[in-house]
Amino acid sequence: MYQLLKKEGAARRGQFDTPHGSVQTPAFMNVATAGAIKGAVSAHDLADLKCQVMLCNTYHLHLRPGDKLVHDFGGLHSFTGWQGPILTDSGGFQVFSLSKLRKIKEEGVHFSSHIDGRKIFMGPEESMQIQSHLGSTIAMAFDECIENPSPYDYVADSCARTVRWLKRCRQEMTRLNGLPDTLNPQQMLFGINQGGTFDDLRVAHMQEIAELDLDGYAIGGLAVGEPAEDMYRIIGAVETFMPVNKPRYLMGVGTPVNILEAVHRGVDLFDCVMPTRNGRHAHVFTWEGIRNLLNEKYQLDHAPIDEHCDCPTCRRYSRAYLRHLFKSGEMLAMRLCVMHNLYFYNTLLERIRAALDEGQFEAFYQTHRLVLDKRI
Ligand code: PRF
Ligand code: ZN
Repeated sequence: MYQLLKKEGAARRGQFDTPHGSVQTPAFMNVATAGAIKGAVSAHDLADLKCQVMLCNTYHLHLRPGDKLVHDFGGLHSFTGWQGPILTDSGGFQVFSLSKLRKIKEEGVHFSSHIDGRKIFMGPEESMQIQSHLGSTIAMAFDECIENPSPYDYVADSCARTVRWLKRCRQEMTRLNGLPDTLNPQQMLFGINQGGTFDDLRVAHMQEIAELDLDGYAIGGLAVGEPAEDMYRIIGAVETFMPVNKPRYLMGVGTPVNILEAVHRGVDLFDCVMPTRNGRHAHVFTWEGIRNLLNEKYQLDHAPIDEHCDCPTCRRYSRAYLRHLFKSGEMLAMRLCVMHNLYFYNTLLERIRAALDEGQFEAFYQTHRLVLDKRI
């Protein structure tokens, strides 16, 4: 259940209660695609990084180790050791971005695995069954994520199919939640808005899915090739049609500034691979901007990544040491930088919440929006 606690402009401060604990929003969800945070960070470490929600992928876990195996181990919570809320993405996006030889039909998508080429079929029912086996807190609807730009007629047809798929998802999830051996009988389902960069298709699609009274609503199909300004415009266009009493999730976004801009436009939940992926490449986020620790200027630098950060990495290690670890190919380099980046993202959202609590979000937004994405 979502409670709107406070509003400043369109920005929302809320609390989202789930059977696996409450989430203070706006919140960042930490990506653990195959049940692990990339960069050798465990579910156990997440508690030190202010993580509230972990995100895993249906597509990856279905291919390996298989959702039946995870189910036999009592679901993702016992398998990974993370006891807080877990959101699983539906496979809708990964089927389109990772698989080969895919063919979309009314019943679902035929594709071959990016791991071994094995032929697989996934439709709305299969996606719900897999997510039910995984026992996540929140399941995402099976959608088609269209690339931007795509032709208007294609996007319109795809949106209509995504609505039909959503209705099948909802029916299947209701059935699965009622089965006697289901891991999480209160598994929630979020719908996903699509419509490319066409405001009219976006709004019509949002209005249609809002009527289905789902547990939350996501905006999908953004940050897939369109300019940031288009993304912000679309968020603004659909936001007014999203139910006020449900959490809103912008999928796969983004940089610290993208997140700040989206909160400013009324979004509550985020996920992105940037903190983990960039961290593994020595790119670290700070309150002054983004650093590349491979830069020669850090060779003799005693300071931590960010002088204002009290993460497990910044409390102990210098830029010079981290640079040395990268140069020497030590795994520890990635782990320490990923931990810093996740801590930074989770702290950014924590400070956004504090600013909203104090009625100071507009000031926070103005101070940080030009700084956070600077390369320093
Ligand atoms: N759909 C799903 N997952 C997603 C997306 C989407 O459109 C995106 C788009 N940025 C990221 N992850 N199911
Ligand atoms: Zn730090």
